[in-house]
Amino acid sequence: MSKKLNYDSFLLFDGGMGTMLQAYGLKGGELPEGCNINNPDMIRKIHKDYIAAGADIITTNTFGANRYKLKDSGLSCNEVIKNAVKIAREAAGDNKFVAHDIGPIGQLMEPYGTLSYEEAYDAFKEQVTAGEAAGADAILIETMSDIYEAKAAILAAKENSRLPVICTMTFQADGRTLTGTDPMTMVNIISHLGVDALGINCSLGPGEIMPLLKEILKYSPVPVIVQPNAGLPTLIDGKTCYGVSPLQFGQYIADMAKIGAVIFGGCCGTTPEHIKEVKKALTGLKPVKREVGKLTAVSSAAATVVLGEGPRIIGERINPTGKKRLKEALRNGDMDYLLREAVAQRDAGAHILDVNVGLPEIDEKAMMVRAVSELQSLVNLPLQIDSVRPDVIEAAARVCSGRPIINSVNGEEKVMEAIFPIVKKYGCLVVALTLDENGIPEKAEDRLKIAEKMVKKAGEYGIDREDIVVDCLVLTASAQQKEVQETIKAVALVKEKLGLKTTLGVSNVSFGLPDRELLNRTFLAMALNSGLDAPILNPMAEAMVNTIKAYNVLWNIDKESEEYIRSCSGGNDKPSVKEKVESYDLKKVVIDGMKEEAAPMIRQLLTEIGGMEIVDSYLIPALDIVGQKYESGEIFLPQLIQAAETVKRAFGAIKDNITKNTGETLGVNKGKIVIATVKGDIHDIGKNIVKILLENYGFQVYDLGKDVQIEKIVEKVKEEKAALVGLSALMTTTVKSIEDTIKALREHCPGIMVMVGGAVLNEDYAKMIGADFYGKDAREAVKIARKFYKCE
Ligand code: B12
Repeated sequence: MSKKLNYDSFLLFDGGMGTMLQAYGLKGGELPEGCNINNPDMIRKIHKDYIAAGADIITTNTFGANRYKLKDSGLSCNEVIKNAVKIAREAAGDNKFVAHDIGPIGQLMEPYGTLSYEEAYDAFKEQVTAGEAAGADAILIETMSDIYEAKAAILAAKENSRLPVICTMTFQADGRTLTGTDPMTMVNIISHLGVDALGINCSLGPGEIMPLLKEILKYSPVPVIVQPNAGLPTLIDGKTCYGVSPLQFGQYIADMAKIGAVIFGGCCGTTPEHIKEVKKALTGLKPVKREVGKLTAVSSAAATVVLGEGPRIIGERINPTGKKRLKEALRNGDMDYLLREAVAQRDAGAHILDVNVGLPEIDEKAMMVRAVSELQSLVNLPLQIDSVRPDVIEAAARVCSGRPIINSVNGEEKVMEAIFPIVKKYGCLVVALTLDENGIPEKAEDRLKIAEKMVKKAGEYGIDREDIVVDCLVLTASAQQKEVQETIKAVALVKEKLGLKTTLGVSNVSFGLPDRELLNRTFLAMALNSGLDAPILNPMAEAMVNTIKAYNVLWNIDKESEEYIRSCSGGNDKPSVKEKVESYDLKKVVIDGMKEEAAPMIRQLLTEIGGMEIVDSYLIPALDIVGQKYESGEIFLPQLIQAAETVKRAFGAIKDNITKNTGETLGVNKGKIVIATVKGDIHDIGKNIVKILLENYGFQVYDLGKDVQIEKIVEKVKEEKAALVGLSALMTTTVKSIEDTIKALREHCPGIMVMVGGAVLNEDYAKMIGADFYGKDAREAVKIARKFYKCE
């Protein structure tokens, strides 16, 4: 059997490894990867059982074999992987394949976590290199819940091995990954990074996966793989059980094969029995050939914008040309100014953001990397990377978590040779300017010729024509009046003859003439009519955006004029776009996650109102809105984290003020209180407020932090002989932890009293789980404590 994977027939992976290890006696807390060293026979047997069940390819027991997860085990990544591949190879022999399994690192990525992109890349590189050296046949990157991490893993695999790469992500019941990626966006980003197959694993049971799989199949140009769990896990008698039987599992997989998936396997809860049934169910079926229409689509990590479905605005304001304040901000490394521009453009209706930070006096590459990283964690819009330097473009494309557009390439041979390899490698789209060594042709037909030449050349690099967005170049009416219409004609020609999507930097047309906006919007309307798909403009220029809204009505894009009526009625009383996006208050700062702005704003507000009032009137209501937006899928985990970080900074600035102004005699120990956010819960903003207020009222507070083990709380209470404990939890799932903690406290610390709080609790619930007191907010916590310690 050749060692090359092919997708003309079905390919069957194995089922769950963890499930089998547990069945064979692996204890909770024991490192599964350790078995490659200390119990190879068990691993070999599991592999053999899967092969006997019909698997064509088995997965090494290396899901967590990265330097971070192995850190405290005393095992090296290389050693674990070498052994794991060896065991799998022994079981697979020469007739079956061995896939080197790579799972997520287990930490959140920067800037919303602590793991940097380079650190993730290096960890994956170490794994990839070890796996190939040990003789694996393919790399399976799986259970990824952050597309950014998935990209780091894929790049590490592609750049450091020659093995086929398969990547699967895991989705939640809301149809998105943990960090908010939807199936279409996943496909748009990952399929262009050179993977051999992509798909979905873990997540949910096969039934719940079906609609997600359909989305993936609709868009994926590469073969699609599915490895579902054996249903949704339920806890029965303290044991995790999965409800889908092997027979049912096989039937689901057959249904998946019938709609076009070609690679299968099982994740959590699946066993050799499941794989046996899959093998049976696939017998007699043949892979279905899918026709996938290619889109011109650009993505952020959690949203995709398709060009060609009505005008899409590319916001032009992050570009220092002619902008004094932005230049200054870039010189001073003032990222906040740039982020504010991004948020303002988003709020004004931009669909994509152009990012240009080119100033001769700064390190453009470093600034571009920083700008891309910060922008993508804050604003969920796809980016257009704008630079003339290939090294800057490459660095940005590398750290971009989405699928960006590169701005730009032109018809000059040496420029194409520098830019196209980057476009291909990082799976980007590219803006193709219709100029070459001889400058910008006067006539539309000649600009078309350059576009044709670029499409052909791009093809030689393996770039699809759909990934090219042509810019026919706008000249100024004041200097080259005759040529303005050539641009319009060229747009029409490119659409008609090449069927490509188009972009234009619209406002160039009016340089040097009065009432520029009038010319700009008239030109915009003409260009839209000729087929302009993605105007690059200033979204804050309301007349321009309104022209697009009007065009959308007249061209039957805005059905029933819904959007137009909503945004254009209301007359002169309506706030202008500028007013709307610039009326920044503390709530909006929190909602937008503008971290740096919080503290100065707080200091200003503190001259007018007290600290607790700021917490109650601004911070908590803002977090409530953030919570609602998160729940409704308007924002995702990265933005939620940014908002929380902003509140943390705001709170830092308020703390001293609260300390000064609560009016109580400080420094007197009125009683000891141990407080903590319970096990499994990392929400601590509310608990921290409670702590500060209690301290201000003279209590001695022992704050154990968040996600605190029951034993730790019990120990501290004993050690300090505290009589009151405060427990916090914010999730329905962690209320149980409060209950367990209370039980343990009652058992080990007789006479202890417990107060509880957190958004999910109420008076009744608190009673039900055995608490003595419930406090709806921090003031309530103080009241309870004062009463308890008889301070009043
Ligand atoms: C900020 C936030 C985060 C931040 C937390 C940062 C931090 N350091 O705390 C981050 C981004 C890390 C986060 C993570 C997650 N979050 Co969150 N998060 C929120 C958010 C927006 C605000 C919470 C908050 O700080 N509120 C403001 C504070 C001041 O209010 P509070 O905590 O209720 O505290 C007050 C009172 O309750 C009381 N109080 C609090 N504790 C105590 C204790 C005692 C003893 C007393 C007397 C009183 C008391 O006094 C406080 C001051 O007045 C909420 C939505 C919301 N509006 O609640 C979601 C929310 C709580 N999160 C949610 C979820 C699902 C998650 C994640 C699972 C997301 C994910 N997919 O990973 C993870 C959780 C991981 C984990 N294992 O814990 C859900 C929970 C759903 C549920 N009902 O179970 C919510 C409700 C969002 C939603 N609508 O879906 N989150």
